[in-house]
Amino acid sequence: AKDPVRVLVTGAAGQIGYALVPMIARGIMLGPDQPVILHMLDIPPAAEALNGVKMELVDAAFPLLKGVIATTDVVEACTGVNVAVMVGGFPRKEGMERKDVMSKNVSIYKSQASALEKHAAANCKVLVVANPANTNALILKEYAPSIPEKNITCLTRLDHNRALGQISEKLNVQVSDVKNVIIWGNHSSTQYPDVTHATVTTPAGEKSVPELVKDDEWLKSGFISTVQQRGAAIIKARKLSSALSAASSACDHIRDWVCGTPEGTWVSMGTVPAGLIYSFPVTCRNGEWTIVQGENFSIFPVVFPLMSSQGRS
Ligand code: NAX
Repeated sequence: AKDPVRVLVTGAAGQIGYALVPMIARGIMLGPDQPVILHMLDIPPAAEALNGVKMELVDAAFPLLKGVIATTDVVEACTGVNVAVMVGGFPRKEGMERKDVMSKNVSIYKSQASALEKHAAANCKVLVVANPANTNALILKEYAPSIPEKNITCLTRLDHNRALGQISEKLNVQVSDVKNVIIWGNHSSTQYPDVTHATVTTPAGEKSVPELVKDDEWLKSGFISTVQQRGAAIIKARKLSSALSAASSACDHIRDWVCGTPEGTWVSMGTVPAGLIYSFPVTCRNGEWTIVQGENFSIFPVVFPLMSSQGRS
């Protein structure tokens, strides 16, 4: 049997945490034959709720779950972890300026970064989910200089999956047959969902999404704004922000990173290729991501559309 992998979830008493921990314990993140030990961190006001989540994990009798730590101690939470999913953070409340949230998150991510740096397993893979995800990832990177840059990522897979979902609905095809959309930028409403290279697997082979959609107007406006504004639409409908889709996408992100992307498929990840955190298309093999490049696939005209005279390739 495999040795258990230790997975940290911060903010585990929150709503994404509540959806995420059972997925991890069921093997959705690391595979159906991979035992796990969950490390759940939250803050003292949420300690009792966190303990309730631990009780439910015990009650669910997950065969792969070999242990649960529920703690408000950041060092205990980070010790020995192989995967860290950073969901906890300070939400922006009514009347708060962006910079107020930022300074709260700087101090949170600073202390969690140094705990990870000192106490996590070597080669720990970090996924930042808490918003602003790219900035929090950057803070974490700054305060954990000995964690390799390539091990610090943030979540844009939810946006990627939302784009797949929209294409699948528009074309009335299975979402599992749609692939290779790209999310450029940040997890925010300025992100750029791109279907230029996306394809659908059909009985007659791979077909280009722009050719199948035949609706340039929709691709250029409706599709992009639906994906960009999807988070807000969920809040309006549920009176709560996305949780099950965020948790599921976090599992997809880690699974593909650790287990590899299928041949010919890429996914979107917020990565740090040059000191900035930005979402790119990546393929993963042997636990490492590589930004997709190739013939007819220059990223720069897409990344910096305003700086390019030629537009997107
Ligand atoms: P909740 O408010 O339900 O949960 C957050 C949890 O974090 C709470 O239990 C809170 O006590 C805890 N927490 C606060 N400070 C902490 C600290 N210093 N250490 C450990 N835990 C701490 O929020 P939820 O809906 O679960 O969302 C979590 C985060 O994900 C938010 O920042 C949210 O904006 C972000 N999201 C990011 C997405 C993405 O695609 N990157 C999409 C979904 C989500 O909106």
